Amino acid sequence: MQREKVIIKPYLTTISLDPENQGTPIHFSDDWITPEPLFFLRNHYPYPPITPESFKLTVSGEVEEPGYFNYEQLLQMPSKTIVLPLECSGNKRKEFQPPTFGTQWDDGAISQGVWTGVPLRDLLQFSGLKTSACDIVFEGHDSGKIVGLEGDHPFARSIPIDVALHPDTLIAYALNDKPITYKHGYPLRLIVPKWYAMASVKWLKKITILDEPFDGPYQALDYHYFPYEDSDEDKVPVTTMKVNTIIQQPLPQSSLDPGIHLIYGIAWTGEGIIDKVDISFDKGASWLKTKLRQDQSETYSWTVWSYIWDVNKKGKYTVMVRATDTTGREQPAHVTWNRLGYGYNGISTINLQIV
Ligand SMILES: Nc1nc2c(c(=O)[nH]1)N[C@H]1C(S)=C(S)[C@@H](COP(=O)(O)O)O[C@H]1N2
Ligand SMILES: [Mo]
Repeated sequence: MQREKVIIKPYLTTISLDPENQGTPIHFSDDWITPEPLFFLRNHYPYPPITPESFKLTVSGEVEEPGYFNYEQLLQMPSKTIVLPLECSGNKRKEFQPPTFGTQWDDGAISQGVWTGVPLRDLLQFSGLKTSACDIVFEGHDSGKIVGLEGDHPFARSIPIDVALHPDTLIAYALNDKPITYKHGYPLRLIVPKWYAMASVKWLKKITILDEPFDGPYQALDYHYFPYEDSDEDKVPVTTMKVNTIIQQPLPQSSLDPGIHLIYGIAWTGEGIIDKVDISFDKGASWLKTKLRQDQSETYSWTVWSYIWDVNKKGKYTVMVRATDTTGREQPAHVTWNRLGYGYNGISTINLQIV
């Protein structure tokens, strides 16, 4: 009997289903652009219904002409297309010791997409932004309960005016050259380059321009680095992505033959661009350069790195990988613990054996 060829493909990794949080199989997807079916999903609430209202984007607050833009209008406006990764600030939360509460992401809460949309700046200029503008709030159509708080709350986040006016901050309508799929925010979502992805609000409903800082729960209570277990003192808001890497292959705890092995992965940062990615086989005593595929890289994209490892001596090995960005930030040996487990970016480390 003739058997059909069995095609083996990766899937999303389920972290929770209510709400849906699923990770990219990042060790098994070495695509430059994450295919949409493998793009991670991170939600606070059940998915909002799509109604005619979903196609209207209201602009109000500190503008001369409050009103709304509709979807069709936005599709007609001059657009921009940008390749960039979205990374959840809870990516790698599982690494924190002692463990922190929250969605227990491994390293799959990152994916890279091609985003197309209208610069937010153009919308704000059309609306006649007043000089009193300070903070810009983006509210999604999804809402629900927050543990410990009364009532229903929409998912709403703000960005400061300088970030809002950056020409690459987009009201996006396409992901990977197709309309953004429902679970990723159809029809409209915000895209804030360099920031952790909580800033990139999905299912955009309204934009409100405030003359003071926004104090909604996802802005003022959540998404801060809280250095202490029992007090909120010295909290710092979560903003741009920290410099970080993933060793995609080989997998942790692999047993390999002596010979030549390709060690590869990705590196990314929310400040500057990736400057170098170094690898160590002696627990950080000495570092060697990996090869960067910067020919392929764009302003905000992740950088692919690789190292050809010629190894003959049998035994156990620790492989460490550390990226540095052009602002001089590098992955630390010890990440400062924070209560909500945000921004883990310790040196990427795996153990292997040559047998
Ligand atoms: N409306 C809305 N936008 C949202 C969220 C949400 O729950 N609701 N989650 C945010 C967070 S924390 C992340 S990491 C990204 C995830 O985007 P994705 O599901 O398209 O990967 O969306 C952000 N935008
Ligand atoms: Mo997130």
